[in-house]
Amino acid sequence: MEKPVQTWPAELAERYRAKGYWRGETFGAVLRERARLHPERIAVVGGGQRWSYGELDARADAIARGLLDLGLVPGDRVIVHLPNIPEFVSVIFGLFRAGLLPLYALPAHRITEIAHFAGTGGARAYVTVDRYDNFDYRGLAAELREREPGVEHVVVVGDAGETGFGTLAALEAAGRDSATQPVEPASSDVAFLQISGGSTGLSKLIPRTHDAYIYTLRESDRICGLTEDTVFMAALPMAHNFPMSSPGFLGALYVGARVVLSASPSPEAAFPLIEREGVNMVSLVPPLLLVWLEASKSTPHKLHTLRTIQVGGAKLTPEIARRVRPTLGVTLQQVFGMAEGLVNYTRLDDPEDIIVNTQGRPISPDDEVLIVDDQGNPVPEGEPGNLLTRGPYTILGYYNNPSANARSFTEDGYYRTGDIVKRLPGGYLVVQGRANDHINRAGEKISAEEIEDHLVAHPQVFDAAVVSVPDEYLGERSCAFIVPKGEKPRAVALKQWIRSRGLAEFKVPDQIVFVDAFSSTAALKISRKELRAQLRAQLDEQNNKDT
Ligand code: OOB
Repeated sequence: MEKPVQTWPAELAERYRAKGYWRGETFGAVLRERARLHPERIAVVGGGQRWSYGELDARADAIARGLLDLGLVPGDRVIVHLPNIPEFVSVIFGLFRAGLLPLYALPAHRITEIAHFAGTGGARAYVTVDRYDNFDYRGLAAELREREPGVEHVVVVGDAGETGFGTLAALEAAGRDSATQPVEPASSDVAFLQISGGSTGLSKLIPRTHDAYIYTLRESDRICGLTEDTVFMAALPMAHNFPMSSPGFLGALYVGARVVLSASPSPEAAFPLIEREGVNMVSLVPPLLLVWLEASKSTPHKLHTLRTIQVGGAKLTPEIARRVRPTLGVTLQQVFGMAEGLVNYTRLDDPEDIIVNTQGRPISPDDEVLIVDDQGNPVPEGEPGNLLTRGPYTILGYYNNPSANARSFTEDGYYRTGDIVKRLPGGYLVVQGRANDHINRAGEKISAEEIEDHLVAHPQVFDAAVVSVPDEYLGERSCAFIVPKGEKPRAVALKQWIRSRGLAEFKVPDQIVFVDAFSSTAALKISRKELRAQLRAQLDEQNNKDT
């Protein structure tokens, strides 16, 4: 039986400690130290609130005690399903301090995804918000309790209404008066669970340790030039690894900087905040960068404090990258990372050619990068191949998932990223594409297989294949090929079907194409992968004819 968490072999762990990468720090202790050094300094701004480091520290303490008093014990998993509000930060630091593991869900996730996380993560509690973006999360919580009775506790930020659930405010107030003494976890312990983009089937859980994650924050801060004077804006959903840790809001808190939370990444929400708070750094996905570049030309808001815009999560084209400095007067930093670990940055002082044309190079001299052909043999420098990696902060296995681990990791501990890249002199990587069938829709990763499974569950669908299609704005969009069973369903009905299955809106196919049958070769049992490749080629041909 495989253990739920795969850890580094002793000699590697020893090396990472000896080199000073892993320093025995934990999140709870880091916040305590920052609060001791400058209690009055503002840590988090958002949702009409401004919390100092001292206040954040006190809130985290109270939340830690309140959670333990519910009967949760160190090591328990707690789903955190919150938008960009200050409570996101106090809740996760409360969890860290109690040795409880946040499992981060995106605000867009719905019951099917949350129930899956609860089941595979064995979560005992669920922290959510009353309402956000026209959705009532309390209803989702009630359904979750029914479907996953292991989730014993629900804590609502805001108004619990008639649900009978507890609120964060009540839990915090009780925690302030409690005598419970949380015990700081070990720095080698898993601190939290991230979710994978999900290349095959459902999302997998990614265990990250305090030591390894804090190492990436420290190095990201150095590479990205963060200081106490940095004002970092979290505009993307803060549960995502990019705005969380590259260097993200956690990197900003690590240096004692200020974090400004935007409820949405739209210019209408973000630009006034940039002006008011003097934001100088933000991370965006490529489609948002385009929107920001356009909106910046006519905005009444002053954006001159911005110094760095990081772009990652999906491929940025050189044409757009080139426009950043002249249009906004800021330095562009490309970020190519993954929740499983490896993060690459272009350096702030790299020549423009590197910044525009590459996705950067790894954080650590000990990040081992292999680029191999399909047989596993290294390809010559400059040639595209499959990216494999291991190192001081890349996981060695998903949480409690031996079958995924057998697919995604080599025997000697390399993570198979599924990305096709080429390496240039100096170790800079250029992302060329992907070996696996997920759709990278504006940075949101969608598994073709997951959506196909939901589509074929529809009574009028005989078979379905979901592929990515290049999209000028989104980078990629999703297209579902459908072979109907009996009467052809309407495209809108199929989209509605996906929504009704309790899935995130970004997973609803953008385009639906009906076909009588998949090609005859498909009938000869070619793999889904080959079928999807054929369908993509067919679409390309069609599009070329049309233009
Ligand atoms: C980030 O993390 P995930 O886990 O949502 O997605 C990882 C995948 C990568 O394997 C790659 O396929 C794609 O997203 N990706 C990029 C990219 N950055 C990520 N593809 C092309 N160019 C880029 N710059 O997306 C993530 C995590 C930490 C930092 C930044 C992004």
